Amino acid sequence: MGAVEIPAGLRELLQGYTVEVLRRRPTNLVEFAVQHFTKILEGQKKDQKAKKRSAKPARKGVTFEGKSNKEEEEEEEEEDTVKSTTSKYNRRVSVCAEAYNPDEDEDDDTEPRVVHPKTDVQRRRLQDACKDILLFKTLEPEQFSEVLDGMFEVLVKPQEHIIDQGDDGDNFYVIEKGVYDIFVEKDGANVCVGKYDNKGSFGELALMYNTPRAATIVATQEGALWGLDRATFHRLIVKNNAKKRRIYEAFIECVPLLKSLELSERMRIVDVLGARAFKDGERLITQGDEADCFYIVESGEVKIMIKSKTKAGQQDNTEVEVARCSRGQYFGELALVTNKPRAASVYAVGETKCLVIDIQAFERLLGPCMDIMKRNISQYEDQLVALFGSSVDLKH
Ligand code: 1OR
Ligand code: 1OR
Repeated sequence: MGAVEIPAGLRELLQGYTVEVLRRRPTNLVEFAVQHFTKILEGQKKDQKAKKRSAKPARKGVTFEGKSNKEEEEEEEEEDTVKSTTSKYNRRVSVCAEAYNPDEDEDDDTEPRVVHPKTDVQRRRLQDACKDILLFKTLEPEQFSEVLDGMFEVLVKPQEHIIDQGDDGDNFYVIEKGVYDIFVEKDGANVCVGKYDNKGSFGELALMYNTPRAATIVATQEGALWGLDRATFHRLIVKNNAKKRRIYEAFIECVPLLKSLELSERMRIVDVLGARAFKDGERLITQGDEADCFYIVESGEVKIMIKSKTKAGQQDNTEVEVARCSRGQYFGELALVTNKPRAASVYAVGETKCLVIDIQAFERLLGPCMDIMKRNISQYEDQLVALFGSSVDLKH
């Protein structure tokens, strides 16, 4: 009997899968295999297409030998699949600091849709975890539904590193449950700079800007996440960001607080913001609550209400209006800057739309505006003293 020939690349392919299984510890090995190998295949197809594009640039719109473009595309896809060798499977995505330009990526629409089947219970849990995710807030319902289809469950153990700073980006994650510490390397040491407590999302930056992971995320307890692979994230979220930039660029330029930022810094804010609409009288912020985001009024108006104090200095439950914010003005910064509970409640006056930024993005992107915010906070303190007659310090 002749020796059995091992196809080129098989060993590396299986090794790669094994390494990923050991790193990620997925609960369903078969589902994880489908996801892992689909990603490799997509990478190969993209490479092949890029090569073909550069070899025969003006092919679009031309019919060869009586074949329709569609037939040709299909043949190419088949060719890609059959001919694909595994030698490049382990190719790391090249990392550069260039912002990814979604408008240039015309091929994204022809990418196959990734669908991870879910039970009704799983889908309900997923929908619940995703309902407040800012990055999904500007998606059309159809795109949002595709995002949900593309997500897969990841169960995590205490001390598990979900993301390591410096790695290439693979997935974006939405938190269903669990507490996750954020570490950033400073002078050779890992410093904990914040945490996610049972809500929020992370892992968008490396995928949006094609940069190495900017932080390390570690589970502090057992938890559950929903992952979205890089290709689907690009096809749906990054594409949508191009639209967001077009819609919000002019408005963001006019927000007085953000005037001192560079254009690129303002656009990074647009990339991660969510838009939310509120009905007349709806409460956006409750005094005393823990804070997790910052708001800019896009249209309409909000009123800021503070619980008044009795003559004896006791707080009663009657609220007094202390300020209003309209288009271009911001609120909700105080609790984020002071690390204290919300100092006031905020209600919509008429139909109101706000842009919302989460606390991590606020800390990452609004540092340069901190002086302006602190100056305004000192004015709140003066007002508070004038109103309630006591000496207060909102900053500490
Ligand atoms: P990523 O794809 O770079 C790590 O992978 C993720 O951590 C990152 O996307 C963000 O989603 C998340 N700076 C950078 N990334 C952060 C930060 C952060 N916080 C969370 N992530 N800073 C901390 C702000 C509280 C700034 C540190 C100087
Ligand atoms: P936050 O995160 O504490 C409520 O959530 C927000 O209301 C707060 O951030 C500010 O952005 C906003 N005192 C306290 N908070 C105020 C005030 C205010 N005005 C707006 N906010 N004062 C009014 C000053 C004109 C002092 C009250 C006497």
